[in-house]
Amino acid sequence: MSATKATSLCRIAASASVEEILAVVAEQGGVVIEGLLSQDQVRRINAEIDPVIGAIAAGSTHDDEFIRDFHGVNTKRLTNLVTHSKTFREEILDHPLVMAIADAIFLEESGTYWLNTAQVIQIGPGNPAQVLHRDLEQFHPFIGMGPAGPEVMINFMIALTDYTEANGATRVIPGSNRWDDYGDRGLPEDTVAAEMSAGDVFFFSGKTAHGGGANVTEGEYRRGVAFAFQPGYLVPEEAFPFLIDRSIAKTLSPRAQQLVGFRSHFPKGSPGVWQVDYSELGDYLGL
Ligand SMILES: O=C(O)CCC(=O)C(=O)O
Ligand SMILES: [Fe+2]
Repeated sequence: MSATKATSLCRIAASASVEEILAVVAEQGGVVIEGLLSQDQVRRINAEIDPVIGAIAAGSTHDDEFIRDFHGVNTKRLTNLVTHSKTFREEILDHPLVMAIADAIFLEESGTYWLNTAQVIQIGPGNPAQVLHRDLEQFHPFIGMGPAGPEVMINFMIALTDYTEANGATRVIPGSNRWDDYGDRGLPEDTVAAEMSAGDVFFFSGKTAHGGGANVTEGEYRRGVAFAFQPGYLVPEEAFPFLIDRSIAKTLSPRAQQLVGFRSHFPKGSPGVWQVDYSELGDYLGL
């Protein structure tokens, strides 16, 4: 555990260079990128998903208590945002800054990357804080590798409402990406709140301990999107090719198609995965 405790997260403008952003994340584990989305983009995404969110129930139906708590009793989680939001898939999915950051993190180390999830997380009043965790725990062997292991997840937490300490802003332990033992997830009192305005993004490493905050308001909802990427050699959280209709996939850029599993991948050192007859999946699909 780090000796000095940070009391707030660093903030940086969306015009900052990738090098500046990565330098802060290497040190702190994450950074708030201010104003990555315009107010108009936030308004349109919210309008596109309002009816879908309205139609789903809070909580999860898993038998396993740990998974139910992780998902949140009064939290709504909506996957397949690529289908539900035209604005998201056309303007955010392969956003130039997001892609530049992902290129810098994954290309040399892993060769290729794709989307883990683009999932709306709406934390409702009374929902307790989520258990602290590192997103790399989704891929168990990397826990034991600690900070020396590869980057296997990066997450851009997009604020679609303001994030406040009271309404459940993501809690983060700055510097926990550099701890030796990833079996140690830290304590709630070590966390700080990623307070943001709608349109800001909290960009953080899969090595950083964090969790959704408790929503202690009377009637306020905290809505955001967990927008996460991983190397092409790992299986994503969302089964995108079964969720996204091919007619929608055809409208995406080639890079976005690869992000959601409609094109083959060539992880570092591999002759290719996600192929058809050792040929490009995108050709087989007529993209
Ligand atoms: O909703 C949040 O603020 C964080 C959610 C999260 O970390 C997760 O589900 O992995
Ligand atoms: Fe997480």
